[in-house]
Amino acid sequence: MSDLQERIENIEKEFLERISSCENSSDLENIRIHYLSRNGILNSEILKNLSQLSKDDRPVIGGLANKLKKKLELLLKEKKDAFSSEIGSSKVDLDLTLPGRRSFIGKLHPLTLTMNRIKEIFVDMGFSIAEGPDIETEYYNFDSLNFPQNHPAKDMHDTFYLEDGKLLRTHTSPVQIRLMEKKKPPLRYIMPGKVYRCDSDVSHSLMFNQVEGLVIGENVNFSHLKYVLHEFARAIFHKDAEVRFRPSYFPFTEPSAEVDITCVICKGKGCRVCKNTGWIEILGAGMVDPNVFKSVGIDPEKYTGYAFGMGVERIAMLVYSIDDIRLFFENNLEFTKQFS
Ligand code: 2U9
Repeated sequence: MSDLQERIENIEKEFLERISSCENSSDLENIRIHYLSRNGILNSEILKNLSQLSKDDRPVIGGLANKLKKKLELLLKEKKDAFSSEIGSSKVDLDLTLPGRRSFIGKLHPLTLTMNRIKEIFVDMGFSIAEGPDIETEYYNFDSLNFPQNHPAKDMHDTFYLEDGKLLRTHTSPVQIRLMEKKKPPLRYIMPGKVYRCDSDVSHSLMFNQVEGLVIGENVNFSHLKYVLHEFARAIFHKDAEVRFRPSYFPFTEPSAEVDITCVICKGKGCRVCKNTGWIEILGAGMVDPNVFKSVGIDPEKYTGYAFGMGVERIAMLVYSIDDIRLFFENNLEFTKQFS
């Protein structure tokens, strides 16, 4: 028998003795390293020396060494499995002095935080909150709001149509219609909720959150609207925030406006985010169209009202400097746990 053959047999005997007296998994790991790692006995004493053997001896010793390697690996695995099935039994190393795993305290989602803040600001200004169904009829979503029959927003590309002529609401305005059918003016409400549009990219998602507002009374005018939205901008962004109204068109308001605030990044100086204008659009608003009052039986000669609407994701993106709307919906804890 050659020296190497004898050494292989001794390694096996020695290994069997050590593994049979091994009592925990860290000893087992030491045994594995001692025999089977890159610098372990099997490699350094046998396998590395194969090239120096004669042509006849090389396959014999190589074969024996590989057979032993497989056997040791199998025995190590069996022992390891035996240790893990003993979890809970007294044989397992249990170090009660080790520090426990730190538990992570959950945080509110940035959209929930933003929605809560928006509601708080308007409730502090005397608004009440109303909600309504996500599944709506064509009448409540469009017709009652003075949308012409062929208005592009009614197009299949924007609206998710369901069976029986139902649809997913594209704005929370149907809640205002239902409210006006039930309650008489004066009214001062905000309507928060999910809305759905068939449009998605970095700044649009199929579902997003809106807050709309509606104030109706006998002497309500555009300057009240300007005051309320200026106060809102100062409260949510910055106490020096200014608002700017640009003429626009919505079927449900006349006159209508798009509302900008001084850029939250450059404070009006001009930067990439505001495309060097110093202004960022955050809202739409206007005076309620008399046709909308007629569809709910409110006298437009007696009452006037203003309304506004905003996308909550857009506000949250500006408050927290987030540049991709999809981050809100991926449920990645590394993203959501950053906000407070
Ligand atoms: C009634 C009468 C009027 C709600 C309004 C807007 C202007 C508006 C958009 C902002 C960004 C929707 O989230 S967004 O895409 N909204 O521009 N919304 S006035 O006006 C109403 C609502 C109900 C009965």
